[in-house]
Amino acid sequence: MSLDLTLSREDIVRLCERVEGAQRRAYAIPKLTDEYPAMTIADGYAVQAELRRRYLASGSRLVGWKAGLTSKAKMQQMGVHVPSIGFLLDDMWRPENSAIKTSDMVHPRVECEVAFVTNKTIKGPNCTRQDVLDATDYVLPAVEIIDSRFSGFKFDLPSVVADNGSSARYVAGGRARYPADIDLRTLGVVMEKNGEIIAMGASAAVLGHPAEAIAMLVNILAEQGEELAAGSFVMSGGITEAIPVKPGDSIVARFQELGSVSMRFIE
Ligand code: OOG
Ligand code: MG
Repeated sequence: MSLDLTLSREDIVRLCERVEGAQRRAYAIPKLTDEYPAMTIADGYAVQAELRRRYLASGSRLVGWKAGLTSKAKMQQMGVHVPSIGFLLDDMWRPENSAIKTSDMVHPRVECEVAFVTNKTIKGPNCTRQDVLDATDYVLPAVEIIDSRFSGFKFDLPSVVADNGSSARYVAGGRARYPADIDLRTLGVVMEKNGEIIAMGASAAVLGHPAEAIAMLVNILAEQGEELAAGSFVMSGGITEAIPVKPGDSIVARFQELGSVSMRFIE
């Protein structure tokens, strides 16, 4: 990652306020690079860090992190070629089988992901897949509901990083498994919307092995002087492309070995 900041502290706060407003009140804004074409990925992470500071100051709790754009399907869909990370808060969590409101999102999409729960602190740089597996308590299936705050779901990497990787909601469920008991590379996943199969894939789509995405996340955290705390919930990135949802839709994500995760969407 380029560590070059081009934005002033003032610009970072200004952009953070713009993104926070769009997130909290669910409206679309132009991607940030339209106004700041020289914005770098480091600038995006500076805005994201400020956003996290403000959410935590207003009472939200950090539950974990998410890796994004870690599969070819996702990179192709979004036109971006480098993975990203974002933070996950307690108030983004939704229970399994629940009705999820869409009126407080701009244009939500769902994606199937393998989630990791850690039981040791993990620190980069040079974090490896094995380091991640050694610090994993269990894995479980998850669905992330992403919601880019950018018009038309169109962005570049600095903008999407500033928007916390489009994070909006997440649902975990199914069956927790020890990573040693299953082959995390070859898990098949099928997503159904309203009873019809709309996307399928296998976990190897995520950087060859989903733990690889968590290692990458830990190394990006290290560049920002942060570590992954024990007890973190971490999503490794969409295996398939993301699917738009609207009120009335029901989603079931079926994971081989890990069970299924369901939810429905309401106004
Ligand atoms: C960026 C977030 C990507 C994933 O799992 O790949 C992401 C986006 O596509 O809006 O969460
Ligand atoms: Mg995701």
